[in-house]
Parts: sequence; C-alpha cells; structure tokens
Amino acid sequence: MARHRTTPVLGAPRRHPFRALGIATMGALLVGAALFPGVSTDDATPVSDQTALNAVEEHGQLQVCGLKLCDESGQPIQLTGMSSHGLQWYDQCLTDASLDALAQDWRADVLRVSMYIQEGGYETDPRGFTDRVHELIEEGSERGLYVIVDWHMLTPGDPNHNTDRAKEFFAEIAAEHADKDNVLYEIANEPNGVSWNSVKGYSEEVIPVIRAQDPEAVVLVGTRAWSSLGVSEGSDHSEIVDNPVDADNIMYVYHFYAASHSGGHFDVFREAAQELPLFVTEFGTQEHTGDGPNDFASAQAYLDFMAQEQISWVNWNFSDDFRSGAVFETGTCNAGGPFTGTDSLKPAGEWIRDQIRTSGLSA
Ligand code: IDC
Repeated sequence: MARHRTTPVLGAPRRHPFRALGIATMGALLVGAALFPGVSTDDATPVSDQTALNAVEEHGQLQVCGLKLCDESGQPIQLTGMSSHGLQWYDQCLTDASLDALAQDWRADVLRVSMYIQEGGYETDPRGFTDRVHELIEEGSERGLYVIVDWHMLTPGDPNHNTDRAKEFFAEIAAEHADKDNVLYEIANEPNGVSWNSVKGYSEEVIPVIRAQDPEAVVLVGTRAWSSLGVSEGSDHSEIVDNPVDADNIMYVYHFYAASHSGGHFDVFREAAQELPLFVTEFGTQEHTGDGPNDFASAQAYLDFMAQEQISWVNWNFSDDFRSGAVFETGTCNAGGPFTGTDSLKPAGEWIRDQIRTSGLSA
C-alpha cells in the first residue's frame, strides 16, 4: 500500500497536554500520600493512571496488515474503548470531565462518536452535527485517543438511502482531519434488509471520497444484517469473503449483544476472524435492545477470543440512558458526574470499565 505521510509521527515527539498535567497531579498525589500515609488513593485514580499512555503518540497512524489492525510500525495492536450514544440524545454525556475520565480513569484507547443520520440526527441539521463531530475529534485527539467517526445509519437499513449525505459529510471530515493520525472512518453502522452487494456498492462509492482527502486512514465497513456478518438475516461471512469490497486498508465490522448472540453468531465470528480483518465497533453485555439482563459469561467468552486474536472492540454506550447497556446511572450527565471511579456506574458499566482498564494499548 502506498502511504503518503503529511505529518511526521514517530521520532518527532509531540507535546501532550496530559503529560504535564500528569506529572503535576502525580506530585500532588505523592504529597497527599506522604501527609496521609494511612489514606489509600485506590478510590481516586491511581498514580500510574495519571501518566496513562497516550495511545496515539505511541502508536501513530494505524494500518491494516493482513487480518490485523497494526500500528505505524507494523506491530499488531488491539484498541479497546467506548462508543457514545446518539449525539442527538446524549451529547451532554460528552464533556471535558467525562472524556478526561474515559481517557485517564477508564484508560480507553478509542472513542467512537456515534452520529445518527435519521431519528433526529444528521439529516435534521447537517451543519450542526458536522461541527459537533469536528469538535469531538479534537477533544479525543487532545486526550490521545483514537476516534471512530461512526455514520450511524440504522433506519432505513439501506445505506444507499444516505449516500449523498455520507459523501458530503465524509469529504468535509476527512479534509479537515487528514493530517491527524487518530481518525478512523466507519461508513455504515448497521446495514439491514439489504443485500451484501448493495453494501459493497455503497462502500465503493464512499471510500474513494474519504481516500481523496485522507489516503491513509483505516475505513470500517458495516456488514449485512445489523453488522452481524450476515448471520441475523440467515447468511454468513462467506458472502464477504467471496465478494470483498474493492479497497485497501479496510476492516469489516461485527456487532454483538452478548445475551442474544452467544450461539451461531459467535461461531461465525470465530470463523470469519480467520478470513477477514474484523473490528467490533459495538457490543453490549445485554440483549440486542441494549437493555435487559447482562450475560457477562457470554461477553467474557467473546472478549477472551478477541484478546487472543487482537480484535479491537468498542462497547455500547457511554451515556446515562435508562437502559442497562448505558454505563452511567440515569441523571449522571446532567449532574456533571462523577465520571471517574464506580459510584455512578450500572453493573454493565462497572464490568466494562474494568475490562477497558486491563486491556488494549493503555492497560
Ligand atoms: C439503541 C439505543 C436506544 C435507541 C435506539 C434507537 O440503545 O436508546 O432508542 O438505538 O435506534 C444497535 C444500534 C444502536 C442501538 C443498540 C441497542 O447500532 O443504535 O441503540 N443496538 O439496541 N445495534 C444493535 C443494538
């Protein structure tokens, strides 16, 4: 693959705002520990987190190598992190404090910015939503996070319904952020009710628009049947293997909800991982509604497999929606937190925070 670098990455150390803050805060914590030797700082962010690794500074521009996601130097890596909820509903959960918590206390590597198109999303105010995505890319970048720009089409399920909108949006986003190393483009959240061939056709229209501006960025392609690799509509990954999208440096997207998708879905996912580059941009520990009881055993089986295969994942979702899959208790965002520690977390939130803290680049 021809790679055209516009900005130097490795070798030219770039200043990271939290490095300085980290040292100052670490000093304060050490002084605190000396003054109050009996007081554990366990409930606060541990000292080591204050200098949490800046994933982007360390790993630079990502690329697909073989079936893996690799860093700038060609080393396979796994990213772990969180997806926002829809910006039209839960923008108030994406604040300086909550994003600081995600980067430092949760030690996430990646933030997925979920911008719905319908349901009160982008189509109602293209300028406003595009501007907000620009801002969130900057917010993520300042915190050393990779940022997935999620074109959250869902209803209608044919991505071609929104092709013109997608081209306009991605052309602007890619042009504005082409010199960054940390942006990934997810061009269709969950195609449904359409053939794989339609999704492939859409992808081959939109990917060149992105690549014209930002030739190096990794692009993530949603798969048929709510990004189930086809399984939820009676197909499987072979339709992709036999008829891949004609583009380099792409990965195919798989989503799962652990309480609903532990059987045949998991089997196909495991097989697909041997044949396709995969990225899980959304999963929940509960049912496919994003609600209902958690099945942590099923989710753990998936996470163990993804750790073994170094498949990157993002959990749904970093909001205080009432459903069990939103990590914060209802009311947390309007109250301004707390976003660190576990006091505001639902069971799924506590579980996933632990997982993120102990996996991925900044474990
Ligand atoms: C759900 C939200 C819910 C919202 C609904 C609207 O949790 O609050 O009312 O979308 O569309 C997906 C989708 C994602 C869903 C999520 C949970 O990508 O938008 O969020 N889910 O149902 N695919 C499978 C599950």
